[in-house]
Amino acid sequence: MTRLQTNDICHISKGLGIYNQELLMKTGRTLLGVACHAYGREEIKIRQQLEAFSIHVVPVTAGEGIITEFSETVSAILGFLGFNSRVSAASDTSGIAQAFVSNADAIMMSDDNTFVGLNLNNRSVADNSEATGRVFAAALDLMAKGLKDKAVLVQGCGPVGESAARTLLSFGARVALYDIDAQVALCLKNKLAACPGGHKTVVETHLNSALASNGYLVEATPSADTIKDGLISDHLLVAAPGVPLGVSEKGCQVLGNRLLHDKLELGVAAMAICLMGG
Ligand code: PYL
Repeated sequence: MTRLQTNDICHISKGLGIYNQELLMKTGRTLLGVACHAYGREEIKIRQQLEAFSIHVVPVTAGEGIITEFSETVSAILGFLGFNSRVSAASDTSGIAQAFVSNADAIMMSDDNTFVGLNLNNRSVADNSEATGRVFAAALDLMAKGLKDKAVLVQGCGPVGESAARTLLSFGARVALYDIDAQVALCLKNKLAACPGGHKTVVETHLNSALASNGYLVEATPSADTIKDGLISDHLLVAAPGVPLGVSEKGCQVLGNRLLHDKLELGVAAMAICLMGG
């Protein structure tokens, strides 16, 4: 997982209104709506519940330490959605204790390896990698106006790619897997065999031909420039949870509204909906 830097995220809070409109244009749903689609939740019911749902974002100093603006940005995304969110005044253990004492409904916190939401009432856990893969696959389903029986390539078969693949299968898509390490793709294919439709999953060993034969792509790698400009067809739709973005600046211009990428917004929104359970 790529570690975010402050300059990756420092503009997110101010840009949430514009990003929400972009999402509406690309998917037909808002940030909250896409997250609800990912978890099959009714947006109207969620709206009625989220104002009363308090989430404390707790800064974590372990390992490489705090990323300036990370907790504030997570809290701003939650607040934009309508949750009762705050960054705890203290970090680490003190921040966690404060959340319990304040009777918060949930905590969100991240060390260098794991970013989770914890529901303090029902003990459920929302993992950022799982939620991110799921919500970007759901966004692609909305962009495509339904992925049933459509060929979708998942590029990058780590935790985010795996979650995206599982979600794509749940939407009825025909899933192809590609990873720079073919063994990783094969291992994921074997894991997916147990899912409905998973037995039809294929492993692609050549990215160029894979992109030519799949009209839809989830780019879930931790690398830049993984999609060469020349491989971008005039109908390809791309949902790119991978950080950094795997598409070049020129590729972004060619794709325009056919590309969806962000570094925290959709994943945090999905984690919050996941935590609300139901
Ligand atoms: C959660 C992000 C998504 C992509 N990479 C992940 C990352 O950067 N993880 C590290 C987050 C560290 C946060 C730090 C703090 O400010 O509390 N411990």
